[in-house]
Amino acid sequence: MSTTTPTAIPTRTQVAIIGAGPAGLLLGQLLYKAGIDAVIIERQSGDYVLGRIRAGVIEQTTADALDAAGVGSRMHSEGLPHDGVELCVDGQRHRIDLAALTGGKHVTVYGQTEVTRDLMEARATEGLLTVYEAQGVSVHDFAGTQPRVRFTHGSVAREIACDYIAGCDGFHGVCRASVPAGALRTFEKVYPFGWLGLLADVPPVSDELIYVRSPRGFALCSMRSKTRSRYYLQCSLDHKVEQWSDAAFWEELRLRLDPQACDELVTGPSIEKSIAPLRSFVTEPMRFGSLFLAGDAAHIVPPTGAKGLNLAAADVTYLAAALADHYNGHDDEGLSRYSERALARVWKAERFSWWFTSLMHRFPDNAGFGERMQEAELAYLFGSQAAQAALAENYVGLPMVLH
Ligand code: FAS
Ligand code: PHB
Repeated sequence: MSTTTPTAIPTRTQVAIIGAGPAGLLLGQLLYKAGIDAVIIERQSGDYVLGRIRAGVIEQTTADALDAAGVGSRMHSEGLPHDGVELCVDGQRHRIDLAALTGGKHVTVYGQTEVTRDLMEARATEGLLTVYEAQGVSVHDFAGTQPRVRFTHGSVAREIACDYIAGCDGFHGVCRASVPAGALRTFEKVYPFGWLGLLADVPPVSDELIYVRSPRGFALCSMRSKTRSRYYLQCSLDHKVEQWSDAAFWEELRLRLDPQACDELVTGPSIEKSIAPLRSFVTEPMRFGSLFLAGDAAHIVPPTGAKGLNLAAADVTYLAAALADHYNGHDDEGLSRYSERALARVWKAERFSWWFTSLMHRFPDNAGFGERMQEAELAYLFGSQAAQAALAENYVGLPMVLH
């Protein structure tokens, strides 16, 4: 898919972006549109990045950012606008009318893989450099005056000096790990279960997403198109994906779905199957000198609220605007307030993702009082327009405060 022309690797750039996931690629496009020079350094190959199956729901603010980056056209033509989601609790479906409850807002179902593909293709078309398969990436002097990035590519040692480093290298990246321990504070909650995801070329079981709370555990019926479905099952952290045959997955899914969904369910061979652990994680602050963290490098949410990709897009929207103000307007308020602005949004999304995860999943140590609290919260939700409006406005995404 994407390769690197070794001779094109410069010794200096304005912004060195570490990581070519959605955060890094979107930042690269937004900086390009602002006339700011950036190089993306990615440790995997382009095909490997494209092979990761992840998010599926795009908020309006993310759609706006993709449009601003010049890559929104396929999302608009192939993405599926969704005005509602369903919650199925103990076999009873309850529709949350997102559009009616938020004055007409909706989400777009469009896979992260396609977002990444669109961003990669735009970057290649514009001849912008992404160094794939960079090894041993390290970041230096971001607390000093000569920030730079080192790596080897094709066994040649490289160093790129820069003004700023954008750490878009995900939860397991090098950037956050390079910050002195005393300079950051992290907050973490690990959930006692994971999500087993399956992708298959079968029509979705419903026109909208169905979040399921059943006695056997959580399930999610999602999609990538009208012919490709994405399903998730809450599973034990002890499980390995090899333990789950396709037949076992479909059988367990049926046991968690309501009768109507069982009748509509079309099964077929999996294209992809994987288990993801669930955690809530935040790093404070998100800036260290000339190093800025964005996306999963700075925070993780349990995927229940469909916030991970959207938070990454919000972070880089803030960061690109701040860098544009610095280079073009000679105003550094955006840079100095980046962490404060990004974290204000991050913590609200963390709360919603934690709340929705806590509401819809079965917790091993939750029997008794905890389970009654879930049931009371659900009964209140289904009986209250105000509670449903609160869910809806968080699900479609809170507005961005840019200045
Ligand atoms: P990413 O992790 O996507 O990208 C980071 C990039 O940095 C990667 O390409 C990596 O190879 C690269 N990198 C890492 N270390 C490096 C180094 N040292 N040097 C150079 N490059 C380096 N979100 C949802 O909203 N819904 C979901 O259903 C959902 N499912 C998920 C399932 C899984 C298994 C995971 C891990 C995440 C899921 N997420 C989901 C969240 C996910 O979509 C992220 O929020 C999104 O990928 C964030 O994008 P980035 O911040 O770009 O991080
Ligand atoms: C997905 O389609 O992958 C998806 C959708 C909604 C979520 C999580 C994942 O909350």
